[in-house]
Amino acid sequence: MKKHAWMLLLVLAWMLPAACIPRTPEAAVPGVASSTPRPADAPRPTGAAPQPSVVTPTSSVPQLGEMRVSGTDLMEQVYIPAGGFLMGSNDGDAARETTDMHDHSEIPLPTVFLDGFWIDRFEVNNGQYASCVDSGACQPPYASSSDTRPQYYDNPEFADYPVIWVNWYMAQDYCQWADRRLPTEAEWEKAARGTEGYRYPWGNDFLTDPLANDRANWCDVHCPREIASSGWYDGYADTAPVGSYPAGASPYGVMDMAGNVWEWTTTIVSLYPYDPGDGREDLAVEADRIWRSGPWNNGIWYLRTTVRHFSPQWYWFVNLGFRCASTK
Ligand SMILES: [Ca+2]
Ligand SMILES: [Ca+2]
Repeated sequence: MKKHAWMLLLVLAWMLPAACIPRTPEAAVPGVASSTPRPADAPRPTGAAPQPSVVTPTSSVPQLGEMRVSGTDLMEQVYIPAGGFLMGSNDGDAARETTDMHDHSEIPLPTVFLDGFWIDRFEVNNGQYASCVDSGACQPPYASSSDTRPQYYDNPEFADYPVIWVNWYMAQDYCQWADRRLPTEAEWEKAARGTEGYRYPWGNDFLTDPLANDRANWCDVHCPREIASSGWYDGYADTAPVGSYPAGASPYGVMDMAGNVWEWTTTIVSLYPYDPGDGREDLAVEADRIWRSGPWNNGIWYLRTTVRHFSPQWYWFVNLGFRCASTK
């Protein structure tokens, strides 16, 4: 064989192993469900799929857009830089308060300053949660079903769907196992809406937006509830694989900050303005804690980035999950 032919073979032999390294199944990009078949009744319009620009670290201080992957659960995490953002809402009905497990006042609309932090790009999924259970650090969810699926949590078909039926303590245990923590509601809201006070993670429009069907999993026409919204078609009557709506990503590229499952935060329900020093971030007391995001089984109102639901921290439900955050 001639010399140049041997050189070509050597180059190919050097390139081949890298090309053949298999992508870690599912967890390398947790919940991006390109291979998960949608329900038969669920063809959806496909919109643009903006991806966050990944910034390669150049210093010890994380930068806007920087991402990293957890070595424990392979969760992608997005860096949210320090600075102020508009927190809260003056929406027409946003001032209402209730004393049971419902919405809490979102007014006024102060600028809140936060240090930089990392937040999970996706809701924690069944497969990731099962790894924590297998390690002994987490207890199984209170039910293995979902609203429409008899076998959900322990069914490999739903490994990249959000874990549900977990209370606040269980969410805390998971995040601790993964060397992270739950986000505060202020961190959650900044990661969801950016600094400009967006009503939804993608901006301020919904009803007029032709891509709206592709932005969130909420109570669309197939939702098995009386409030099902005919004319809207997001593809899922129940939970969806995490990360199924890239067109609905937040300004930082965080997914499912509107819809799919509600998400626990650390914060004890209290009136605004948000003050982390007034006791509302006390993790040691038994209290009502804030949920964010809106779920698959509620209407458009609950997709707003500012909605504050809450419950006792021992509570669990068919539409309630979580994601983690980290300061370090
Ligand atoms: Ca839906
Ligand atoms: Ca969510």
